[in-house]
Amino acid sequence: MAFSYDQRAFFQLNGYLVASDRIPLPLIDKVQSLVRREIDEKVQPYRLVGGEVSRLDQLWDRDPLYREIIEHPMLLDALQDILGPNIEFLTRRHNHVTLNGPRHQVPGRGGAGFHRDSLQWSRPIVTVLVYLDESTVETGATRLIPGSHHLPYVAMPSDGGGGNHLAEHEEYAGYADQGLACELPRGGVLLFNSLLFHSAGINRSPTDRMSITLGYRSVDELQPTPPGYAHLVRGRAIYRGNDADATRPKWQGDIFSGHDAPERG
Ligand SMILES: O=C(O)CCC(=O)C(=O)O
Repeated sequence: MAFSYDQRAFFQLNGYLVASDRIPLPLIDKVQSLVRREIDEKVQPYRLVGGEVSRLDQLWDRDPLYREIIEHPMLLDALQDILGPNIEFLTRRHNHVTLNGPRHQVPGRGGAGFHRDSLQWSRPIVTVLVYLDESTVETGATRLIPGSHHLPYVAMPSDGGGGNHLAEHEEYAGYADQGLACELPRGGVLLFNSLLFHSAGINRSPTDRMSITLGYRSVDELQPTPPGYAHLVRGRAIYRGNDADATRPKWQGDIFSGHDAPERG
């Protein structure tokens, strides 16, 4: 077990947790070298800010080395304490590495500006940040507004993108001042409720502060995920819809294996 019962309650209350373990540094070194090579070689897909690569997208489908982080047992053990035994990795939310360099700041937005990664509590996603560089206030540590995942939805974002932006909605005025910087070491892992308002800080150092952003959720027992949207990284793709009751195998303690896919991880 990665987190105690009290820590898991802390996550529900405050919306975030820092993992006590780190991703081993030899793996971080290898992944960071790969990121640098892919940036130099301009391997698609990527995003530009001011003509410079600021982010590499679709990590799952790039070099298999990225999956060593996405499916790292330490990370999945931490997630299992929050999401239960059946976990999917989402390909269409996050799934990227960001440079967060001094050259990549979006004017007027202080990092990315406080935002949520999803719209509603009924689509619970855990966002995971893995730091490839030490993340300090100087290098633009992630800022979180503790408890802000409890704030209600007020309106859609204007940019047509995913999640929502705090600065766009006057109902959230005043909360921008409540953000706290969360410093983490290289290899450190931060988990948060995707409704928690957060932002990269402003990087005032001369160097990049790379982080990987990943999204996970529990297997939805009422709706099998269409192929390509997610990958099962632990447990089983279970189905528990009551339309299947008539054909369900006889109750055998906790086992209804008849409708479930094979176990993973
Ligand atoms: O790197 C950070 O500190 C924040 C990243 C983030 O908010 C994102 O990728 O959506």
